[in-house]
Amino acid sequence: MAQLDIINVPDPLLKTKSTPVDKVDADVRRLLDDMLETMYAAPGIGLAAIQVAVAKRMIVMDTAAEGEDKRPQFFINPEVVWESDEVNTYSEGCLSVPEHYADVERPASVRVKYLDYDGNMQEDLMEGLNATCIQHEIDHLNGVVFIDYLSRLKRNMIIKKVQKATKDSVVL
Ligand code: GNR
Ligand code: NI
Repeated sequence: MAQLDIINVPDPLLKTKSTPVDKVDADVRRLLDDMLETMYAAPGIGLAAIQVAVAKRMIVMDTAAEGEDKRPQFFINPEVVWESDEVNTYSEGCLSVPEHYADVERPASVRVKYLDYDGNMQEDLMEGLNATCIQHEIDHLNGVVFIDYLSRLKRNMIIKKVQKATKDSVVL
């Protein structure tokens, strides 16, 4: 297992639409394992492959609360096949936008079809934080970051602050 580097806004890779995985083989599983280790170390509750500069439709997630047993989940080629009319607003963060949070409204529940770690087709109804997180991750696969839902002014302000913080940390 290995920890991977997470890229930050405004890296143009984060605007890339990732391509489907055609076969769930040992290489795919190795990347999923490395992504999971990277996500736990960050720490975060989700990670899309594009955040470690791999433009493949792969996501790892674990929304278990601190102190609870770990509950790693793997999603390959995920698709939302149903979404609720009911919406939910959650204060979102992103490992590629460190230390910035903003309210985002999304469907409260979604039904998601995907391939699991073993390459088997699955379909799950996801609710609460799971629903918010999987939608945030699927957005990444389509080149969308949560700050894209904010006004251009707010988005640009956040991007400038992330760039400054990243530069400062290199100097220190
Ligand atoms: O760690 C994360 N927390 C989070 C909180 C609210 C909504 C979404 C997320 S996902 C984020 C990790 C990340 O950047 N995934 O892409
Ligand atoms: Ni994110």
